[in-house]
Amino acid sequence: MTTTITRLRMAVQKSGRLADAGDGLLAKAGIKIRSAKGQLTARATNFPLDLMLVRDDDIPTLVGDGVCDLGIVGLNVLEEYRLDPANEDVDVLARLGFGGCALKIAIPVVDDWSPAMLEGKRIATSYPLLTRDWLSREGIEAEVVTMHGAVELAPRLGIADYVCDLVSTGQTLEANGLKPVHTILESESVLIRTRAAMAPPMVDRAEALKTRMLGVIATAESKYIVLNAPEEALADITRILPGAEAPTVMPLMGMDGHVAVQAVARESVFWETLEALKAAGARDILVMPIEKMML
Ligand code: PRT
Ligand code: ZN
Repeated sequence: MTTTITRLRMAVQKSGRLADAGDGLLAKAGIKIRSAKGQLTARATNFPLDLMLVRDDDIPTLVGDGVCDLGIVGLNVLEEYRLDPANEDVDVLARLGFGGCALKIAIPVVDDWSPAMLEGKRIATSYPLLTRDWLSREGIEAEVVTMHGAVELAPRLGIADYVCDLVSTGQTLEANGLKPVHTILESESVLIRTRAAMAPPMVDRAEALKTRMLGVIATAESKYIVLNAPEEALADITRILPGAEAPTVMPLMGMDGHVAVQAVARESVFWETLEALKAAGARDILVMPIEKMML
């Protein structure tokens, strides 16, 4: 007898920089996970989904090989995996907007930068394939020294001359007398899906999960704006509203030539935006959070 798998399997980081944000995203997407401290898997109680809690480096392989249908992983880890031709490729379903960082070449603060300075030198990195790929595209011959952590210490320890490391605030580099000089890859976390065959209901469920996650991301960035304005100010107001296409415009009873405008702003609404709207003629401006959104 064959058993049909009816639950989606998603690989996520067990603990680390992506773990909490990933959990938060699932929670906001309405998925309740039964917490399972120390376990390798966790089960959603209100959606057919099981999580595999693993090291981030294993996530592309688990999804590529079809052991998991979906995964959440940093683009940096994914692109390194993809550069090995022996690996099965995966589809990127969505950029998730957290875990932002960049893979950068860094050199001692006292040095002047030119790509040619890397020629014949040793570069320490945890991303040897991405680093070699960039070097070869630049036509630079250099030795790549693979390290699995503390890359920023390599120049001081005499293990390498320069580094190619992930940077977010830049504090770690600075504390080690290094400065970022060139970006090899801009990264953030992404939702990936296997290319291995999935039963049709699972494809639909994966799509539903993706739609919910994208809805959560869009909601976080969006606000609902309501204002009143003279009709002749409409063109200016529409231009100022951040990321709002085709606002709803309605007449105001007893106020000829005045309208109410409602719009979803898909970008942050700052005080400066409200000041500009007011200067353009808008009055009674309300900015409201959006609880849920499905695009
Ligand atoms: O145990 P596991 O293998 O799962 O975890 P890990 O230790 O390999 O990964 P983790 O949790 O450190 O990072 C997971 C993912 O978070 C990475 O693959 C990136 O996609 C993303 N991310 C975002 C970062 C950073 N920001 C980051 N700043 N990953 C690492 N760093 C490190 C960087 O390597 C350097 O040591 O932080 C330091 C630099 O930070 P700043 O702020 O000083 O510039
Ligand atoms: Zn890792």
